[in-house]
Amino acid sequence: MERIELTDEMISVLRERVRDYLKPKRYLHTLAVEEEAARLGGMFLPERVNALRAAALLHDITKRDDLEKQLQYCSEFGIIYDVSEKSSPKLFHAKTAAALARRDFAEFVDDEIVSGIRWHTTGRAEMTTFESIVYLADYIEKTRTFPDCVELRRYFWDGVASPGVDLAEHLKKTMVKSFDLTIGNLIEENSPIDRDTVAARNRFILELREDVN
Ligand code: DGI
Ligand code: FE
Ligand code: FE
Repeated sequence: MERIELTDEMISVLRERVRDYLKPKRYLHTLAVEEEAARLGGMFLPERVNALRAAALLHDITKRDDLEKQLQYCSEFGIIYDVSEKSSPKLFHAKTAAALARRDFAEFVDDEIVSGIRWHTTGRAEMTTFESIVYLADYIEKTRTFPDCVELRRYFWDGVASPGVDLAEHLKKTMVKSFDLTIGNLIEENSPIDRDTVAARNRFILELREDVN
């Protein structure tokens, strides 16, 4: 896979450029995801820290757009969706942000960065470490106060600090817990659960059980 080298200076430029795409509160969240992704990257993927920063900076660039605009992006970028997805409009922004990042920020992205953006909301089966980091950073970044986020943040960092921890295994356990919390909420709200969310959880559970990989 073709990998882009991002200098610290490019990351600074990107950090300013994405500001135009985000409401002020979302920008603060985005900066916090960037910081968290860099921290997790230092533990799991040190050579991709700036790529993780880029994915974090770009992950929510279409979040402010309404359903009409999301559907417009879909036709513009050839994003295929089925009608059932219209009942989960929040899921569009991950797909449309990935496509918009490729168009508007081509000089800052490669395939791995785009896939980090694409899968940041639902996850998917066989998530890469890169995708997992973007997803988890979004969930546990420090400005999040939602009780599940606080719980997952504590779970992850307590585990990291525990003696003899297998970090790769703990990351998988944390991913499973995140899906448990999200799915629990979706059930509570009587919302549909996306198939990729279910597939992501199933896969991590199998990996933990059978040590596939
Ligand atoms: O964009 P953010 O708010 O930073 O975070 P996100 O991209 O993880 O989006 C979170 C929202 O997505 C939250 O309201 C729950 C929703 N969501 C996540 N997985 C699913 C889902 N909604 C449905 N309907 N189905 C899912 O599987
Ligand atoms: Fe998002
Ligand atoms: Fe986000």
